[in-house]
Amino acid sequence: MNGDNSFVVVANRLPVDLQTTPEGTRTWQPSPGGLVAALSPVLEQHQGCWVGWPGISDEAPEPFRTDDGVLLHPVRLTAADFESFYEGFSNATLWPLYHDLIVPPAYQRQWWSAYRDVNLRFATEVATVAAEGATVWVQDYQLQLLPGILRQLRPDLRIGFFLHIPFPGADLFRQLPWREEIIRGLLGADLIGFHLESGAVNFLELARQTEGLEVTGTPTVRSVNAQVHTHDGRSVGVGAFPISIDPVSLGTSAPGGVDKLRSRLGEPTTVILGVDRLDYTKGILQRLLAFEELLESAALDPAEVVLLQVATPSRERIEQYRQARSQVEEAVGRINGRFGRMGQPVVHYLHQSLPKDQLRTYYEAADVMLVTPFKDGMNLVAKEYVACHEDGSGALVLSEFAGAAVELEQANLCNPFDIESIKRAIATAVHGLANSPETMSERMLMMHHQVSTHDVNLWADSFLESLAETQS
Ligand code: ADQ
Repeated sequence: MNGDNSFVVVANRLPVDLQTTPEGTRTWQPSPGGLVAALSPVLEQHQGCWVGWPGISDEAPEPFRTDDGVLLHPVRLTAADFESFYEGFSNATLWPLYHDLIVPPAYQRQWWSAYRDVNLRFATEVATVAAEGATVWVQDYQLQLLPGILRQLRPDLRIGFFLHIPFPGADLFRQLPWREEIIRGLLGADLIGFHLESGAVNFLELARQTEGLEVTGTPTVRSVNAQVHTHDGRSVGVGAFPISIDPVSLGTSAPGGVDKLRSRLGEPTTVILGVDRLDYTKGILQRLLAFEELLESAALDPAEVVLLQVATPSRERIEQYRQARSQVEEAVGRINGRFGRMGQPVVHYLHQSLPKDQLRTYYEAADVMLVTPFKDGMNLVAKEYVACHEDGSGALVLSEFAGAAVELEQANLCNPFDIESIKRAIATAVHGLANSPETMSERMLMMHHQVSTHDVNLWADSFLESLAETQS
């Protein structure tokens, strides 16, 4: 029997995690990450249903409605599913493959089989909660088979799919032993969205190559001009929908918070900030090494500058994540040992998640923001920083390989694979603030205008309007 939800979002994770306190009490905590930050406001607006995993193995609590009116529908995953489907196929196969092989992807048949099973389970749950003719919006790389399965189960639904991470070029993607199944799974959707036009172009090329399908039009931004024509006579829209932030959910910082923070950091002339999930794609080690070399050459003075690096714990049981963390922490220790003074470290490092208002204070206090991923679908941190500098203060050092670089072209762009390039971008930002504040301010204001006129509502509205226009 069909459900009664006319708008359903399905993502690997619910926007909350079920956690157990040491006293044994169960609480729901907001779960971290860019996808949740972007989608929560959209779900609240539509009063929709969110299907996902509650962050704890072997449990599926009863569906419940949040204070904001969103119905949360938990899906049960066993500990074995979590290992093979999530840590294995999603994060040790697809994640590195889609991020251009920063580490080598592992191809394991047993993980693939778990990925198929879990996609089927999610699809079955969606099929029970969705009303006749409902709109279902499938999120991200963990659920790429879901559109295809759902179309078999419920041909009445309008299905959209959005990929939050980069979509690789055909030459890389073709490594995947199950490439045809993934492409066919995605083609179950009526509309497939990527952050950038380049991701859409890559997908169209693969649809042509692996499935021999006819493709018409070229991808455009926030509209659908390109289509794949499937063997069963359907037309699937493909387009670019660059995600953005919700300025409202950034909240407000506590009065006097910025001054207090700067004073706790020892009143440096320049506060440099990094905020990332601790992920090897984010280039945290490289930026620390660049900072270290700038101190070494006296291009930066340790008495005047402080680097604050916030790294959210992430995927900690995967070997490459453990390695990334230990390399980062070793570098922090070494740099402080070399350039810090008693009671005055030159790098402040937090391996924790922070409340939004505190994060906002950090963004506001930062003179220079470092966003240096080797590869990133978009990167919301860069946009959040810009959104907090409506007065034109501050400077953004941004990797050319972050999707955000397409829109934030006035940033101090760098190549994260080239340490000299990161050093140059940091030094130019620090010295630019001191020597040419007007130019820096003009650049920040242009970026601020871009982010405030292209927020998460535009992302969601343009995707959902395009989905509504697709022919079923
Ligand atoms: P992520 O890889 O998680 O997202 P990002 O886009 O930067 O990366 O989003 C991170 C989010 O988590 C931001 O909203 C940030 O404020 C928050 N955050 C980070 N560290 C935090 C901390 N210590 N405490 C609290 N909050 C913290 C994936 C893709 C990105 C894409 C997004 C959305 O990898 O490329 O931009 O999805 O599509």
